[in-house]
Amino acid sequence: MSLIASSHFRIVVGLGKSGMSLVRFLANRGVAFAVADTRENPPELATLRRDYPQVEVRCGELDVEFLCRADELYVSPGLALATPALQQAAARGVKLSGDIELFARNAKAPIVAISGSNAKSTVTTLVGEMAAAAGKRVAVGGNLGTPALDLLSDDVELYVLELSSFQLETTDHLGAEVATVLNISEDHMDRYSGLPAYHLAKHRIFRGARQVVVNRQDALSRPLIGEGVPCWTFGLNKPDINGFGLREENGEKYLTFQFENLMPVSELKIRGAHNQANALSALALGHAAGLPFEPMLQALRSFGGLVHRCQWLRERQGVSYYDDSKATNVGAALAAIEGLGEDIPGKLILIAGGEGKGADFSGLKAPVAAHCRAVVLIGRDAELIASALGDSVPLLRIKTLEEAVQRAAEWAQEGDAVLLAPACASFDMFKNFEVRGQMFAQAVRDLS
Ligand code: UMA
Ligand code: ADP
Repeated sequence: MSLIASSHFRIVVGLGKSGMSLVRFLANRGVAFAVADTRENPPELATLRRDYPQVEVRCGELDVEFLCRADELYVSPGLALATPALQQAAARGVKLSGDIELFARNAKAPIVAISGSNAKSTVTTLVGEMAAAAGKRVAVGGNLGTPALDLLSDDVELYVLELSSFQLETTDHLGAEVATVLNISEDHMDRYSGLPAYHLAKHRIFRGARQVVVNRQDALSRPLIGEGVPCWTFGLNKPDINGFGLREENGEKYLTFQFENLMPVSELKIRGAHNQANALSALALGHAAGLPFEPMLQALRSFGGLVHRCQWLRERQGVSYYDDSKATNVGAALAAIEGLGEDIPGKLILIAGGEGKGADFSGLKAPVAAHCRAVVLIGRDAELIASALGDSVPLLRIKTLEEAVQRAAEWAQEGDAVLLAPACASFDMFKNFEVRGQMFAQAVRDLS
């Protein structure tokens, strides 16, 4: 039974993937609704017209009078809540909500909720695989893969959701079994007034959480929670009494819980210190969700990482090529530069640039100086990165990704690695980060 009063009228604002999941959810429950999108031809329009021809759709500039016919708007994550028409509707008493709020009201199984600036997809996938290895009927999605509402089913025993700050802005009460903000660094500064507003949005994930997981090495990940809410921690240092961490014994590093070594780090397929942190956070979340250690460790041993996240592509003339197209912000690029930079015998040739989303690139300067032989800059905000890096390393400005790969290959020496870690979104040159990564991989394959 749906927890929506059927006498009410709703409008789904935004007809992308999550908008279409809302349409299916509302239609299946017999709720009266319409759809609006600021785009003339939103991505799911043809599907909507085919499957739900009776549903009224308004495309183009949002009409406040139309929006005010609803008592609740379900706003897509792609649309800023600050959009004037939405604010005007809200001022006239219309409630602004979203797909995750609706999901939370209707989900019957416990939710593992995962946010953070980076590592969300990796950790979400890992926890999903741990739960599956433990024999749970698990559903994984949200900002990653399947939209949350499409996961709802009475058969599911555990939901594992990746949640973005955009989705959390419209979520009043998630009520997760366990929630985490894995880390916080600047991202989406084109949508937020600054880091505090972004932080506030992310921390809505803790509303109603029964347990929380905190990153010991990132104070911004720590929620204000009441006494009595169990708090598990993770970090790359030694664990505390509720914690997961690293301990070294006889020259071997171990993933550790409290005082117990769980497995040697060398058994992980995923590389770099950031991925050890990801393994530890996944263990903490899985443990809080009641998963036994043995299947969790089995899942960790077989997890090879996701595509476009520090993915090794090939070696050519002693030079390795890595695709980290998903490094769409400075924090992610830093993790790749430092993680890989420390792992390889030579230096990095970094390919960076794209749509900077208002970020401050100055944090790149020192690690780039320490680990890079040269930086090849592409995309709209190349000059912003160039001025942040100054003259710490040689900089090359290049128009296309194909040429950037060729020039990087020319600069690289034996033992070096060419790393695509743009620190920027891809939309100025590509459809999305996946296409950017695919084109990079193609250019790498094409090197003679
Ligand atoms: N848009 C308009 N007008 C509208 C609605 C959207 O112009 O009325 C534009 C915006 O520029 C927006 C784009 O359309 O950026 C897509 O927005 P959408 O709301 O239609 O997106 P969906 O297809 O529903 O996809 C969304 C998430 N997208 C965003 O948050 C931008 C997807 O995350 C998510 O997988 C999907 O819901 C299912 O839950 C993508 C993403 O890039 C992967 N997320 C950001 C990130 O990971 O950094 C937050
Ligand atoms: P998200 O879903 O949050 O974008 P992903 O798992 O897709 O997270 O990884 C995004 C980027 O962040 C990748 O470039 C990856 O190399 C980098 N990354 C992965 N784990 C971490 C971490 N613990 N800290 C910082 N960056 C990370």
